[in-house]
Amino acid sequence: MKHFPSSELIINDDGSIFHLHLLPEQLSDKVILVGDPGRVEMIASYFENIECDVANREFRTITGTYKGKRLTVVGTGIGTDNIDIVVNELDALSNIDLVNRTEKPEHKQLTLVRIGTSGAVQPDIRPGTYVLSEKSIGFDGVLNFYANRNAACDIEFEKAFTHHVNWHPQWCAPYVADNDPELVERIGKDDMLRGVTISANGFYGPQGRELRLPLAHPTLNDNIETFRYGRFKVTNYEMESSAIAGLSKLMGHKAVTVCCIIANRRIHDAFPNYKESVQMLVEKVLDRI
Ligand code: R1P
Repeated sequence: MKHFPSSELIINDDGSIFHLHLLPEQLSDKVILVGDPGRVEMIASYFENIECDVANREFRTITGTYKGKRLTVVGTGIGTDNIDIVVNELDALSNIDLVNRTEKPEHKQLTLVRIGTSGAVQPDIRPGTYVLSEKSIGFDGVLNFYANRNAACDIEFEKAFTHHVNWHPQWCAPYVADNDPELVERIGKDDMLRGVTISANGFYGPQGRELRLPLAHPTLNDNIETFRYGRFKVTNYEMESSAIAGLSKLMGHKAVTVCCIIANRRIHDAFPNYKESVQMLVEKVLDRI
């Protein structure tokens, strides 16, 4: 049986996992992920009781009960590099015996729902819209470091996208990961638009924002807007969903991302008072997860 040495699976002195500082018994199998650690407290304010509230670095986790359902909310911070840590550590808490450092005989499947904020890349998607990701396009490359990454990906979609947008040869290969279809149905009612979400590996240049530095590929967002693949078109940019969808699928968990659109990148429309809309989205997800 595979043994995970202490350099690869780091456990703190209190028995908790390295970055999240969580103990296995502090994790529910239903998990809400958010980028902003401040959103963790807002979501937990709906809980009837709080079981634990643990913070380390940019990560904050609260487990409690909502209408009798045990839920864990994790603030991941920004970016797929953090998601690599969070999803691997949530999986280890569920599927590795941290004392013996071996895989548990029974697989435990987690349900992961990310509630995020996002920018639209089609001119007709208005701020305030909720976009549920059916597919997530990773500009970040995290999934490419795992064997069998193709098992989580839509390879034909990847090829068509790479060709259409004239992908820059110096960028790492994009991947297209499917969100969990059952969760897409359960979370995505007709108050949400279903879409294709790009997770960028940065907020400025990697999403085509030009401040003082010129861009390597200035027409990328024009090409993204006109890309079509069957019934699909790209709807929005954020920074986490690709790695959540891809890693979860490879590990045998269920994951989906839903975002509140807070800006339209094509018509330069912003929605500064978006927090109430995010809160309404949280209420929908709490009832549907
Ligand atoms: C960028 O401002 C951050 O906001 C979006 C992006 O994915 C990125 O994390 O999501 P959150 O509101 O969940 O952080």
